Amino acid sequence: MRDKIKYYLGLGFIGFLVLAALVSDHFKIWPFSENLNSQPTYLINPSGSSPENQVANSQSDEPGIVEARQINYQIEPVVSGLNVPWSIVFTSPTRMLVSERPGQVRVVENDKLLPNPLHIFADAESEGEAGLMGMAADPNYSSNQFIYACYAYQNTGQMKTRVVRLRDTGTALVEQKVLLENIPAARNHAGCELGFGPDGKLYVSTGDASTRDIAQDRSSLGGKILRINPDGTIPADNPFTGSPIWTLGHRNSQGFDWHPGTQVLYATEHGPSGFDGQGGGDEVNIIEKGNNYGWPLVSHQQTRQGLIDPKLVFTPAIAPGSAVFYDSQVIPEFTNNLFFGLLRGQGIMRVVVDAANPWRIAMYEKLPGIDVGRVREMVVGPDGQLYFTTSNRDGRAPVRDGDDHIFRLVPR
Ligand SMILES: [Ca+2]
Repeated sequence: MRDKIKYYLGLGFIGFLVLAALVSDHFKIWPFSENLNSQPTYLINPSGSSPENQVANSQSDEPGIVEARQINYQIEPVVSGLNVPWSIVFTSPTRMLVSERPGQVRVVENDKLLPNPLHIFADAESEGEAGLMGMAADPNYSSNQFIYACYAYQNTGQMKTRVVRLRDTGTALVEQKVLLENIPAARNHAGCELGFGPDGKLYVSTGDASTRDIAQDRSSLGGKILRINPDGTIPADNPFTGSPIWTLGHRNSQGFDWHPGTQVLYATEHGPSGFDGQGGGDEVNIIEKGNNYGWPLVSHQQTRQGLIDPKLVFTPAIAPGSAVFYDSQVIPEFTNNLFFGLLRGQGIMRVVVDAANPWRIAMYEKLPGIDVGRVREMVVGPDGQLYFTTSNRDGRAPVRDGDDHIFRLVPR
């Protein structure tokens, strides 16, 4: 008798479990059915309406997050008359260096653009998505005055990129030292974003040079994020011994930065544009040592074992440029948010990372009120303001009065 009771109790319990699993699957309350943190937050827009409409659908009702339309900010012009500015580096609170795609490094002092360039990379090969691109200042710039630059050049009829280090005398950049070169490049997909990590290493994004398969080839430096020591040598703790490759499977990343405090590395990436895959599929990824981000094996919402899914996917394309975490309190609602420039999407994307979990994106939106055309570079200045550049003279948009510009986002 007791055995029978046990039997029916057991059967009932199993039935309860099965029912609970079914019901909870419907209502998404089964706690083990999915790891939310590993799921990408997709922005899918099959109707093909404008990015603005997509973003309007993306608003979060999570507590503690203030939508940008409720935040008091405005933009103010800083400099005009630039020619496809690509990267901004502050060397003091009042002096910034600006790279221009054709190969010039310009100087802005006290918000005034100096007429003469600080340096001209005479061998820079400038067209399309290539030219003089990323720059970075050494973390110890105040003692060594080292500036790093990444630019495209011709090598026996083929476009390549190289990473160089120069010393800033205040009136010139001198003593060029090549740190990395012969990186595959092309008119399109030449990467070339530079940034120093919290580990003191120099990170370099490279494009697939419009040759998709090299992104998966560990013997090629194309379609990668690279990591080198500031003197160009390869760190002993890189994932592939003797190689500068940090991660692979990238199509063309032009922006990355580290989440303040937790140092989680976020990167933007351009998705395919028709000739190399269905258009759209622009990505935001979290970059971790040795990982494979899939290109060209997967894109858009495709997944495959062993390949890392993006955190955000944007279709149609927004063409993400430079990315920066706002590690400033000037506009407190934006503190620790990720911002990236939108080229084709024309404006600025704001991404709110979950304060309790830096691997989770809580919300994203296109900032209202940024009507300046294509936006490429974004950087936080020593004054805590968010500086950004237009890229309307790059041949892909109408040129507006005074283009190209540097603007900054300031409290209203
Ligand atoms: Ca990917």
